[in-house]
Amino acid sequence: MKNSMFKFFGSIALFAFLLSGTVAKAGTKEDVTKKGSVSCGVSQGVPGFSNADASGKWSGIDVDMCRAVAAAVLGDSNKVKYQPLSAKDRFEVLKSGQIDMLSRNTTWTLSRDAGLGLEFVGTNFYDGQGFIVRKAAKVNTAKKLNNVKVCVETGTTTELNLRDYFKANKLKYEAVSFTKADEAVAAYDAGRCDVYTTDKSGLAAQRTKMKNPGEHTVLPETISKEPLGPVVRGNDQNWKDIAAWSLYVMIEAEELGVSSKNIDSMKSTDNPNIKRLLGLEGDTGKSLGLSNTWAYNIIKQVGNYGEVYERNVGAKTPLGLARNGSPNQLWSKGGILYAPPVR
Ligand SMILES: N[C@@H](CCC(=O)N[C@@H](CS)C(=O)NCC(=O)O)C(=O)O
Repeated sequence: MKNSMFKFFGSIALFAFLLSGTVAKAGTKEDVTKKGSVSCGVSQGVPGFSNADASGKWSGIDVDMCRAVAAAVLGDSNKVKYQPLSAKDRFEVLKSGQIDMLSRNTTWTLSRDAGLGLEFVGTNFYDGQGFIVRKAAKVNTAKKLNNVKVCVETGTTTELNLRDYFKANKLKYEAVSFTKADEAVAAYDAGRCDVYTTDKSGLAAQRTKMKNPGEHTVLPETISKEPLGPVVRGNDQNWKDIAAWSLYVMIEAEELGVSSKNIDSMKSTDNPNIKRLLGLEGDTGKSLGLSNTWAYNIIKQVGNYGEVYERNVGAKTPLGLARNGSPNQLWSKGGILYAPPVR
């Protein structure tokens, strides 16, 4: 009897121990404040989204999401430690507590949101999956992609969409899978595959790395919905709110016409919404446990959504993704970006 009770309590202790190892504790904001930096999981290199230059400096729309959270919590957008992660590893690393947030062109899906103990906090880029082929192949529609080799990355939504699309259209293909985007792109570029498939933003980004970008064409079809956005652990409501509202603030600032350049001149405004955003009225930081200048710091140091978009992926960047007519435009200008009121 004594022995079996011992075993029973022993296994409970073991279970609790295992649980504590896999589920990181709440209080991420307190951890971050203590460490003095936000540990942010990013990609291993997707220009425009998260990419390090030769000197190791990271930039991109996803990197700016990490910077916004650091500006909100620590008052300094530079206080970010970037951790490059493969598509396959990203969720486990977040769950284990090795990073504070994941900002890595990650698609918000039901199974990821509800099945992994994680929380998707919003969408910073609305995307969809596409195909790139060599112009020389003279294919102008995905419907003609029969009996092709397709380079693809493992651990992505891309794999399943690929399977669904070819099945639904009764087309045959052979997947050639990689864990690193660079390897998948290099293999396609070297002619090992007829097609490379990923999110269309990823196609625009990876194309810049090909030997002769002009020799390739992105087919017109968009075969899926890929709302990309930051992710946090599911056991920390305060941290989720901080990440979500850091994104909303950038969208709201653009809607109100507040940018990193004019924010200081906006201090004399009579508009109560702008006053609240700048921390001159109300106490928007209080419920998040932040100072009242949290939103000011984001806008001043990182910019509004429009600035972030144009700087990283917009028409004047190598990705050249025109914003007008895309979903990544404000709701008031025909897009679907809509931030709840910051009040
Ligand atoms: N949005 C998709 C795909 C994301 C993804 O991992 N895409 C690749 C191709 S652009 C990538 O980012 N690779 C970068 C890397 O391997 O670090 C997902 O969440 O599964």
